[in-house]
Amino acid sequence: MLIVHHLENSRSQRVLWLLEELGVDYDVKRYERDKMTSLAPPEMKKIHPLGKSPIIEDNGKIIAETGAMIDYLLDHYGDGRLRPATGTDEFERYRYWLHYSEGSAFPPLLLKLILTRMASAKMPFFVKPIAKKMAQGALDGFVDPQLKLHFDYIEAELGKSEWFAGADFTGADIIMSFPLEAAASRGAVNNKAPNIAAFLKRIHTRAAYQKALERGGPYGIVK
Ligand SMILES: N[C@@H](CCC(=O)N[C@@H](CS)C(=O)NCC(=O)O)C(=O)O
Repeated sequence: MLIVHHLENSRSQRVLWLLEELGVDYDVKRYERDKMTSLAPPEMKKIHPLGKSPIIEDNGKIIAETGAMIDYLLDHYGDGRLRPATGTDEFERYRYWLHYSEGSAFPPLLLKLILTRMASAKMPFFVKPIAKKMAQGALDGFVDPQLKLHFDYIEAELGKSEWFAGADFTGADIIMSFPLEAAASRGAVNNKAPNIAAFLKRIHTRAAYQKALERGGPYGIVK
């Protein structure tokens, strides 16, 4: 039986959702984050040296990295579903978003999380104003403009077709869900991004998305 090593409140929710869309049987091994650091527990490093989620175990193979995992699962269980045919424009769009999600969209969101935490972290009073100023400077000068650049771009792209790769729902929509959910929960999706808001609404009403929430347990974005 395929096993998903699933960290609570994390991007591994997408893998449960993909498996539900495909109707594949799987077991979930759920891990809790460290309450102070939000890091994954050390036992995840016994499965894969980085100890990050998601990880799947399938037929003796250990697969990490969400984009690679989505292609692996579609190769083995897809039967042509949720991925456009190779050689088509839709396939190129699918592949682009599969890499863009973790490679380009997520890094500024992670920086935002870290710098925002740094600005409000507990520290000696004489260091705090300096740390706060540095964090705010990086947020204002780099991170927030980058987030705007990316999310304006995504908003415009979602105005061209219903789904990321075209008219059909694919794995690209599944992988793009997490940066969009993270952006929405951090207040970066507002009434200026109606296409992103409509996309999130569409995916959240899918039966497989809802089933994956039941399998994965409570799900929220780490702030
Ligand atoms: N690009 C990797 C990122 C993996 C990753 O950072 N996962 C997070 C979950 S949201 C994690 O395990 N965080 C806890 C930790 O770093 O200990 C992927 O998509 O699989």
